[in-house]
Amino acid sequence: MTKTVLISGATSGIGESCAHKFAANGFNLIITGRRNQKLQEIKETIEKQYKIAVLPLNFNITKRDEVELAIASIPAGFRSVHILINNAGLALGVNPIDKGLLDDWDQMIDTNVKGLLYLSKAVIPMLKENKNSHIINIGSIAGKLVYPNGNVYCATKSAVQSITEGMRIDLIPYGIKVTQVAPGAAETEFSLVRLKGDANAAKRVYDGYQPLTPNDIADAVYFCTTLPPHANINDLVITPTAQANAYVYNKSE
Ligand code: NDP
Ligand code: 8X3
Repeated sequence: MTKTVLISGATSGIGESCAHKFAANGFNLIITGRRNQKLQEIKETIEKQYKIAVLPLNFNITKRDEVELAIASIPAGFRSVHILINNAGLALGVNPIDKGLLDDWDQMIDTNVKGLLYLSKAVIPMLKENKNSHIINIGSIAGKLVYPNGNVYCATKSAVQSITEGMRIDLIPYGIKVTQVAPGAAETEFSLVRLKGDANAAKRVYDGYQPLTPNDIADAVYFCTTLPPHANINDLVITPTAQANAYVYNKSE
């Protein structure tokens, strides 16, 4: 039976790279995101390139009803979900706490924390039906060490780390593996979103060093799913070689 992986936030960056990586390795995919046209394009590209099936699910992960309806709508052929990759997320703004915008804080918390919880709650019953199921939560080095002006984004990623630990404890009776993959700087749409469309400023984030590519992270995520049933990677931190932690970089290139 072909296994299915559900990847949230697969319309760009790490999620889109994960979609290609798992498709190349014979998984069927459920891909999600708010941009329906991108979902359809990615489905078309991947189905042409690999002999697998892709189900696009277009919903906003911050909306509880949309998440529940979308997961309930998954047809029988895709309901055998073995792997859930909780990847959808974002940062908004780079401000000290006293200058942060409440709307940005709401959106980061609603997406990175509550959205991850809504989706997990809806998908876990399907994971329980299968042997050797796996949840991979995309955290961040920002969840391990707070950096200046990172405040609320860092807090959401600390929450992802705690939720990952809680899931691993609570899902142990079902044999469900739970892993956090915590990347450092990767060049995706992340900075463009964080800096609200300022492409020049987004590019400058990666000046002077070689950031990770989303494919580097997809390779790491996939590797976590290749261990034998008795072994699990609980936490995998991956950074550019030029990044020592959340705020120490060698930008000398
Ligand atoms: P991108 O901006 O390229 O991708 C983010 C994805 O999340 C998109 O597919 C977007 O889809 C989706 N998304 C955002 N908000 C929502 C929402 N409300 N509902 C549904 N989907 C949503 O960034 P990355 O690939 O870099 O980010 C992926 C994850 O990796 C995030 O959790 C991020 O925090 C984390 N991360 C990123 C790092 C980096 O340096 N890039 C480092 C460490 C962690 P759409 O817009 O179509 O809704
Ligand atoms: C994204 C990495 O360092 O920009 O989580 O916060 S960082």
